[in-house]
Amino acid sequence: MTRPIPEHAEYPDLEVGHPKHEAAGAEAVIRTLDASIRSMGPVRAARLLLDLNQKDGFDCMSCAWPDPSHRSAFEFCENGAKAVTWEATPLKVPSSFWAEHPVSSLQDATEYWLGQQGRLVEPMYKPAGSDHYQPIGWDRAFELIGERLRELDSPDEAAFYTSGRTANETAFLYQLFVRAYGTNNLPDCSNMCHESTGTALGEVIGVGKSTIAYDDFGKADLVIVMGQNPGTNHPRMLTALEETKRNGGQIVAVNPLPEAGLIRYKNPQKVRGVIGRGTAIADRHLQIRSGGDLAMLQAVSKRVLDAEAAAPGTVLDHAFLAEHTAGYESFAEGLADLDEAEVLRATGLTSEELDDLAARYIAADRVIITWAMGLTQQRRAVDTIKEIVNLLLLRGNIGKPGAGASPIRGHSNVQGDRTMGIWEKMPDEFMDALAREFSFEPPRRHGLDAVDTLHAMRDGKVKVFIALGGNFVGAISDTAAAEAAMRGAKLTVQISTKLNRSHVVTGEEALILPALGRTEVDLQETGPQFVSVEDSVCAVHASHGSIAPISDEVRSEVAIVAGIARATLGDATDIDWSGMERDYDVIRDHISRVVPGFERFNEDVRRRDGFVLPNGPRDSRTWNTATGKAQFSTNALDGIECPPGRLILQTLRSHDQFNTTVYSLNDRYRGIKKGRDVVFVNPDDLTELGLADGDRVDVISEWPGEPDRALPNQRIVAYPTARGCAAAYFPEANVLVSISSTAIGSNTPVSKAVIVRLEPVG
Ligand SMILES: Nc1nc2c(c(=O)[nH]1)N[C@H]1C(S)=C(S)[C@@H](COP(=O)(O)OP(=O)(O)OC[C@H]3O[C@@H](n4cnc5c(=O)[nH]c(N)nc54)[C@H](O)[C@@H]3O)O[C@H]1N2
Ligand SMILES: Nc1nc2c(c(=O)[nH]1)N[C@H]1C(S)=C(S)[C@@H](COP(=O)(O)OP(=O)(O)OC[C@H]3O[C@@H](n4cnc5c(=O)[nH]c(N)nc54)[C@H](O)[C@@H]3O)O[C@H]1N2
Ligand code: SF4
Ligand SMILES: [Mo]
Repeated sequence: MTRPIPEHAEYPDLEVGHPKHEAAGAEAVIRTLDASIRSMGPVRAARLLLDLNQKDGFDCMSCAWPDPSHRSAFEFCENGAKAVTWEATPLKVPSSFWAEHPVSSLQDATEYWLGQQGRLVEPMYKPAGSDHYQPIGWDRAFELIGERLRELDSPDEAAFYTSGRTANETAFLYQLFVRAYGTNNLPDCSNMCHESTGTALGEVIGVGKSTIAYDDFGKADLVIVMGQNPGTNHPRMLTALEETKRNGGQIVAVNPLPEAGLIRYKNPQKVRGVIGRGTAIADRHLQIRSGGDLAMLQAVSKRVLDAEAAAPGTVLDHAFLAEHTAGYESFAEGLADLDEAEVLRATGLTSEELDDLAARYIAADRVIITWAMGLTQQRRAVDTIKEIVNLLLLRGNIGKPGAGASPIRGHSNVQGDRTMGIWEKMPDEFMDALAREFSFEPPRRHGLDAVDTLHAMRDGKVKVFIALGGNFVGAISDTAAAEAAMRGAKLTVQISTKLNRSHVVTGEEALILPALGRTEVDLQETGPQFVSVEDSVCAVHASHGSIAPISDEVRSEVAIVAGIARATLGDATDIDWSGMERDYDVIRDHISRVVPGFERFNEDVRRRDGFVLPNGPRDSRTWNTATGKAQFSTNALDGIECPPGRLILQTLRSHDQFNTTVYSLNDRYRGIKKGRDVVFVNPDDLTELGLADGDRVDVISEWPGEPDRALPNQRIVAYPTARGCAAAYFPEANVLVSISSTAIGSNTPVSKAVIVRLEPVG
């Protein structure tokens, strides 16, 4: 049965309460069980939740937080359970859905409504000129893709998107197909996510990944959590931060918002967390102005250098600096005349707060800095992350226990997908290995990333768009421009588990290919298969589905990619797609000869704990950089200019969503219920602007030389965010971000700093 489509993004029942000061606790446990049992039934729910993150079970498909090696029976959190429940729903999108709903009738449907319709269970095809999807057989669907790809003038007229839930085996097969077809157009969600991290770390320490292991949190004296909301987006990270506290370490949170999980945590896995007061997390919260992190890091480094000058030989790790780093002199020189007034303006912090952070940093022998989207989705993101490394290097905080740089990844396998070659600019060594293993010459010219794919589609240069998971038009910035570009394509193909915006904003022709999810048994000719993933700390382990597939028609992502490859390339290569589809060990054998660190992949991944990939900076303080050393960098300081009467708006996630997937309309920790049409603003800014809590406003973003963009009719919520800053929910607020606003060096959309004005409605 289909339900009526609600009016687009209008929430008449919206309720606004007070923000919470603690995360998890008994309420989280109750909500987990309640939601799971209601949508899956008690037996299926128990089966799945007990398998979640266990050594013979499946990997949580939500975030990329790692698992401890000693696991309890309940190694999941509320949001992990929501992700499982969402995927493992027994509800199916019926064939009648498409007969009843022309594509044009779904244009106002929200992501929430689309996701509620259930699992996609049969391949569907929308012919050119038609407003309806209709069933199509798998073989015909593959042939059609093959025909369209072969018709193109150049393989560079197609783009192949990947979302970070894709497992290693699938990702490897997919990039192999794309390169055998002849292009490096492999945009992925990482382009919108941690690209800035990879760019910065790759350049200055030689590896674009975290330099810590899971148990380093328990050994750290100080953890600085920057631009991240772990209570919602990496909930079990709070258990690691609790360990830091229990072992006597300190935590400083740097965030414009006082996020619940950063204040207090009640560990739902422990009796003391369910009934006790929980653990206070942040010893200090620095309520930074959006985009002020570069200035803050420079100011702290400057104070560390000043302390060394005042007591030479007592503050810096001179042995480390001499042996392992390059560029220290010019870095120190660059900071000598740092403008304190400019720092205070850019950060919104006081000198005392900066002194305090520097003092804590100097007092700690082992420091970890973690970060996520609050840093990466900024115009100066790459330089900001390089400043994190500068600060860490000063006291040798990379490559020793309890210390390091730790980007916390988003999607459960986004890091592994990169390791497997999902990148528009993989290095030559990878291409050489691919060429050797499969006897073909992969294209060397760099391909298109996510933003450039849109530009190319808009200009008619990319005509076929294939997505392995995700929701490209829902997730990328500048919704209107993105959708116009997508509609200009000849063919769009979505390989998906559930409906989203990208299924209703299509090219002339469109295909939906339904895929198995992580929870489901993946049965191929040689028996049940497993896949593998890499987490935020470079640990690789297996994931085995445990419940029967939602329908016999649904295929595994590996089978779908192999099917497309066979239909497109035929005998053009010697690659045995069918052999890999029959037995994923064959894929892993190929990977073992192409990707460093995977030499004994099939053996290592079968160990109960999986294995940890080698990491030069972490393991041996070796640096694969231009100088062979960890590289200090010198970065100019320019804060965000915000004209009077304007605010810097960030777009962020509610507690009840996973990216463009909206599980419910509530955001419990921020006190929001039954709606998403809100804009959070500091009460003092409201007074200054002549506005008040409860007012309805259009949020208008301003772009030099481009038209304004509008997010209409939002309810103002007076909220303790930093002065001059505001926040609204992603993906709705993507309409406000110009496609031309991207981070320098990484081309990541600047989703965290949009200059806006608020105009009263009516
Ligand atoms: N439940 C759930 N889990 C998820 C996801 C999800 O949507 N739902 N998404 C996954 C993905 S793909 C990712 S990438 C991660 C995202 O994880 P996060 O990065 O935690 O996600 P955001 O909601 O974007 O939150 C950004 C945080 O940065 C802060 N911030 C904004 N601007 C600034 C700034 O200028 N400076 C500083 N210091 N802080 C700032 C915001 O206040 C907010 O707390 O989570 C992953 N996990
Ligand atoms: N304004 C703004 N924009 C942002 C961000 C922001 O903070 N602000 N964050 C950015 C970030 S960090 C990211 S990572 C991107 C996310 O961009 P994407 O990864 O493209 O988006 P998701 O919403 O994670 O994709 C959800 C869809 O994936 C499909 N799916 C789920 N599970 C599976 C599976 O197992 N197999 C297959 N084949 N499909 C599956 C479902 O159909 C679901 O609807 O968005 C970015 N966009
Ligand atoms: S912390 Fe992330 S990976 Fe772990 S159970 Fe929760 S949502 Fe899943
Ligand atoms: Mo992400």
